[in-house]
Amino acid sequence: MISKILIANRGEIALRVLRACKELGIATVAVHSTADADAMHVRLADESVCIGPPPSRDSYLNIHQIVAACEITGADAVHPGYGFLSENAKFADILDAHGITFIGPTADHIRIMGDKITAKETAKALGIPVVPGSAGEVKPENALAIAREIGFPVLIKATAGGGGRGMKVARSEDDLSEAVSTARSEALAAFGNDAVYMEKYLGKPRHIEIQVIGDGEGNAIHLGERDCSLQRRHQKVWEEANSPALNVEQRMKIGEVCAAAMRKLKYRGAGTIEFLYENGEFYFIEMNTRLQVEHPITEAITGIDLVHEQIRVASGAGLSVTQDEVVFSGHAIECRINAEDPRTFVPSPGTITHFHAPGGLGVRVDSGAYQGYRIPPYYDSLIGKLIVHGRTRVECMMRLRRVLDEFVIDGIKTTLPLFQDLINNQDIANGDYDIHWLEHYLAQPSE
Ligand code: MV4
Repeated sequence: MISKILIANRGEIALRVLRACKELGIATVAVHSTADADAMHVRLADESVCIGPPPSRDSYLNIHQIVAACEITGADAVHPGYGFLSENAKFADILDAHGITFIGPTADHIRIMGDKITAKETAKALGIPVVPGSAGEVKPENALAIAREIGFPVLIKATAGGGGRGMKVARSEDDLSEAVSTARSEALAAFGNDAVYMEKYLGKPRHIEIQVIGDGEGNAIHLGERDCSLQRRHQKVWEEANSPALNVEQRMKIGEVCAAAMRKLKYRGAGTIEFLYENGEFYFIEMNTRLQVEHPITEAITGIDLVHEQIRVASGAGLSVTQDEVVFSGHAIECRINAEDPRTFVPSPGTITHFHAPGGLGVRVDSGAYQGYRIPPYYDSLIGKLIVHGRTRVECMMRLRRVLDEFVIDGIKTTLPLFQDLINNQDIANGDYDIHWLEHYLAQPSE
């Protein structure tokens, strides 16, 4: 059994995990940098430990400090949240060696999915449809033959990558050698590994991801999909569940493929299987072995607390629901509220002089922000998430419009005005968008 959880994260997700721990009667330890001493999750935790100066590498990424904080407080488990150490296999191994439970998958599963070629091979072997592409690594001398086989346009991706870094499109044979060499040098600079692979380039896909959770003993379920196509520079801005593009048969079919794959893998913990979706077909691209920022929309449409389930499976208690018991209900949308200029996306740290969160039926605000809170400049700019649920997509959108009008955050710039624009856009109303839609929209001159 787990009796005390150390939350190795900050911001809204630290608060999110803390809330789940409290509901389960589990004691909590917050860790924080010197810049986060007055953060909400630190105030609400049973205990807190300062683990270092503001830079993440010296605090939230400092494995030794976090293990020491576990030893000092007697925490028997660590929840890593997302980002930071959440997909660090070495961290999972070290906790294991100290007899501390890592609330997440095995280190081996993190490693498999962290290497994008191995991840793709594994997915394919488990029966998940993948993007057509090279069998493993592509060397410059083989690139042309492989690209001709796949057919142009092709995309060169970093094996150690993810999140779009080190990705290059080659539209024809003329572009290929430059695309391969640029991708390799960018991959080396970003990840210290120049290995690349090649895929058929999909021109106008949607990004649709399937939420899974497994108990590590061969039992796993899916909780449907999230459509995360509305992104800017690989940062998601608006996510919704269900996807406006799928019907119930498609949902159940791809969901069952993913759940079956996770059973075969004996996957433990929450995971997200990412697909590109184009012309009615799903193509696996990556799997994330962590809780994701946008998990609340899945919680809204299923009523299942994903962090409760993560803690249950980490402690060996198993899942609280079977696949047959999962009921999908209504529609949910999440808006990511960043402390950024809504036009330029330049970060806007500073003091929140006025904060009023909306409420009412079907409204959830996950945020560690409060009136008087000073947003430190050292971390990502996500300060909160607005999640709205309705019985239908139309009801959800109507509610979102009402809720955006109620939300007040003064003293800093936020992305709230962007959502005021999106909620009145016809393509958004129709659910008619792909992964490039938002960048095109933002590039248009505004009136
Ligand atoms: C692709 C693609 C088109 N074709 N793969 C970008 C991040 C990384 N996780 C995968 N990405 C893409 N992979 C093939 N074969 C287009 C993208 C992509 C993208 C994907 C999801 C959401 C937004 C995106 C924006 C630009 C490119």
